[in-house]
Amino acid sequence: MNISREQMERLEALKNPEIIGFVEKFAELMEPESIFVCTDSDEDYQYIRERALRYGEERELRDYDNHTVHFDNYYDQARDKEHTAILVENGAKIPFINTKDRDEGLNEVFEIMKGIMRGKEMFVCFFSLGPRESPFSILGVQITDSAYVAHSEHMLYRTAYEEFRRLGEKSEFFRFVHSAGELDERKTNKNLDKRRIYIDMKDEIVYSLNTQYGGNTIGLKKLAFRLTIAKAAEEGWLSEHMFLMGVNGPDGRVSYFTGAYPSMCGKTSTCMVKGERLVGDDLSFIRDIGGEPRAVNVENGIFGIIQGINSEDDPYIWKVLHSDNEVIFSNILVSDGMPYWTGMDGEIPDRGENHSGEWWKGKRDEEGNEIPPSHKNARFTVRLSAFENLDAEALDAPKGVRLSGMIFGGRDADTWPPVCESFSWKHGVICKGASLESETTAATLGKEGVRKFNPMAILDFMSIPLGKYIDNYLKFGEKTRAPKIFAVNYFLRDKDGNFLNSKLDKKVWLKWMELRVNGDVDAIETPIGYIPRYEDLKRLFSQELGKEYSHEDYTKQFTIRVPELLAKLERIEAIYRELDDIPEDLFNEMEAERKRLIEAREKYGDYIEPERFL
Ligand code: SPV
Ligand code: MN
Repeated sequence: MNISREQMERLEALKNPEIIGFVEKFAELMEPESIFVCTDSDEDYQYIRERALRYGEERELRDYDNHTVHFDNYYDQARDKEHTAILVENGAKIPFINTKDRDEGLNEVFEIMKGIMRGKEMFVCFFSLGPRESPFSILGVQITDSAYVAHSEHMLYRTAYEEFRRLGEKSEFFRFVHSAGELDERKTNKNLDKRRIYIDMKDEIVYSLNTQYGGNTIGLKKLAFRLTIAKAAEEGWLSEHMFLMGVNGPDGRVSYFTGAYPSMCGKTSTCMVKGERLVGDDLSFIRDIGGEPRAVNVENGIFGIIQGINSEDDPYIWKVLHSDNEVIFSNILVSDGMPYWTGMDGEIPDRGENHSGEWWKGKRDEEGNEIPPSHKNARFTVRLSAFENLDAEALDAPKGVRLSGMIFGGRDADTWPPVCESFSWKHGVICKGASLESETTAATLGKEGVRKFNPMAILDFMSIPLGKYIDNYLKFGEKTRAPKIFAVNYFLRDKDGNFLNSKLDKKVWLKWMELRVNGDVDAIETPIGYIPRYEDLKRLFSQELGKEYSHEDYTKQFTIRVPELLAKLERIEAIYRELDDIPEDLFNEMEAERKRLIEAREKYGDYIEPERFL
């Protein structure tokens, strides 16, 4: 392999023949011109960043010294579900996602990989998922020919060269092999027909080829996630598509929550609620440590959607994007060296360069669609340390933080109330988490308001049978002092289609949940769980938002809508009936909820005002 003495010494210093074997195997196959082995030093980090600029995968922007922009191919702007597959043996099937015969898949990617790095530099990088030297930590080695991918990973994950060195032969690790493939003059991939993202669960290796978009390429993010979901279910802990945040309670108390929401349901905006404590926005590991559920952020940065970010709705993010902190913008509009995106403050120019190349207002793509100034999945990559609302201690704690509550958030016009606490861990896992749905929005093609099943907001990544995943969840709560489970819905509407809540109300729900996990307020028991009492919300609205909360609003928002809730139960149950190996508990728990709803309907009718349950 084409490796200099100096770089080889870096590999040898790790004293793990497996690592050398891994690098050697793929270097020989992909034939890079040179190899760079990245340690944890700032110098090496700067080298990678400088390479991203030199190779043209990123370009400097005019506003701040360390802001850059990267473009992905026009047709490589999001996770490619169609060309992502879990490699399986003996015809195994995993519901909801693509699978591919392992031998066939490996043959295919090995063929694509032959010589794919010719003329390029290969980067070998070492990272830890979760804090280093921690019971949560899982190590990974990334091989990539994209300095942009390596650069992004350095902002998003904790580096772990020294950790590998400390562990020597004992280090176990996930492996990620990525090539951006042959690039055009804009440095975007030329062979999208050969784009493949194949996940080999058996050897814990992920192959990502002929793609650049972060969700397809950043090994430690959604690629590793498929592996950690399986590992967690095997070992009895939870690897979740969840933010992690601290909510400030009375007298300096802080309670930590994780939250899972399908996309466009308020996940990022919840963990960024003003005055609370951000720990992570996307992925959490949750383990039982000493009989307590504890959680960490898997990551160290944010790869966030930039569309709609403005100074009023997202003050923390806005500030970071307008600061000296390092930022990689991707697939935004650049005009005169400045970044622009849909939904930002101020005017957007009529010309510039974006994910389609040179862009002007009214430009259409080959399919005849008008091209917006920035892609709706355009992103920003930043370190968490840039955020003033960061809870830095929680982010770095090797044993994580004690988890008080889990939140599941759907988008649903007429079913769930704004906030509701489950009766128990089991009830929450099944009737909240495993029953999560989100409605399609105007942002996606097709009919609006169609509900999509998305248990724990994790369906795209569900690399193991759902029954096994849910079974592990249920068991987790039996061995630890389980956190309370809540469901939220920020999108409830009245009969005329008007939203019943404002964007700011979520702060009140968070504060109520914080009081509940500490036993500070009572609640009203309804057939679907506990809901807040009017007096408590009235006080919280006034205290937190300076708003008068009317009894009429409360009644509208928290009315139990029996027909819609029963229809939802039926929809969800029908899905689970089609699957194999679903724990019987799931059906029992749903049946019990159905019974409670029917009994309540007999007593009070279809639409039941919350205070009828007092
Ligand atoms: C998501 O889609 O859930 C993301 C972005 O967090 S991606 O990295 O594409 O998965
Ligand atoms: Mn995500």
